[in-house]
Amino acid sequence: HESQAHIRAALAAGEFVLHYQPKVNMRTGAVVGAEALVRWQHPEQGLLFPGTFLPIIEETPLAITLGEYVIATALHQMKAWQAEGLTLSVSVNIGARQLQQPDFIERLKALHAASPDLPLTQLELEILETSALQDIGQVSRVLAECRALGISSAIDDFGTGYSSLTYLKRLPVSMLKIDQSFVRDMLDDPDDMAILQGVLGLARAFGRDVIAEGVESGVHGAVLLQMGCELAQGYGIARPMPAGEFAGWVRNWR
Ligand code: G
Ligand code: G
Ligand code: MN
Ligand code: NA
Repeated sequence: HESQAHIRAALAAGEFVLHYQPKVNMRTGAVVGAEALVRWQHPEQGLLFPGTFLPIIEETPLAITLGEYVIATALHQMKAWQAEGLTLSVSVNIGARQLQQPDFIERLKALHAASPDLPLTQLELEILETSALQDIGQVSRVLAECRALGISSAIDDFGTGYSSLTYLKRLPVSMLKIDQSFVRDMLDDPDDMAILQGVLGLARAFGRDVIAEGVESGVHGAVLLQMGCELAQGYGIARPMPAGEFAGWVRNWR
């Protein structure tokens, strides 16, 4: 069983890595970006997924340390891709605790000041809806400051949270990421289809973009495209992959 101390040591030892899952525009075929997903390359247990270690540190300062490591790693990866001619936006998942740190913006700026050539404006934030935001007003101001720095935001797992519609109304995000639970059974479940239609309508009304996650087949993708949802991410397009495989995947895509 892993403990906070193990995780802290693993972080120092460089055992955390990011895998990247492509996001594509199904209409144009363009690769529009990638989501960074953290994994623990454990020396004995192999590759561990977030569900095995994030809950252990969720409510601790270590979550913030890991969160900053993720942002820094994603920025360095974008710069490396840029050097090989691949310009990509990369999104990172941000928990409520990290976002609600009083100095979140200062720390982002510091990260950038230390390496001004890092492509901060290609960074995107996926705000996890799993825990309720305590102070929407404050988060809204933080996201507005991010936007001013050129960093756009998305509401992740849209539709599953406690206060999706309040978040939609109050947070300055450019994107809604429809939760995969609505996408998975959309072909068989009229209720899910109705939810997808509803979210697409809401997004249009609020001037937000929409990306569907959990697109597991070409049929899912084709139906979503017909409904007006152009952006997609899912196993039907590609699974999350190590950074070293990404450029090759892009070259072979279509
Ligand atoms: O592919 P996957 O099993 O990695 O992701 C499982 C969950 O872990 C998802 O809900 C995802 O949002 C979350 N997750 C993945 N990477 C990160 C990260 O760097 N930070 C946080 N807070 N959550 C992450
Ligand atoms: O909560 P968030 O959207 O950050 O989590 C992304 C999670 O969804 C990751 O665990 C990722 O591996 C997983 N994922 C991505 N595409 C698919 C898919 O098509 N099917 C399933 N079942 N999981 C997916
Ligand atoms: Mn996400
Ligand atoms: Na999700």
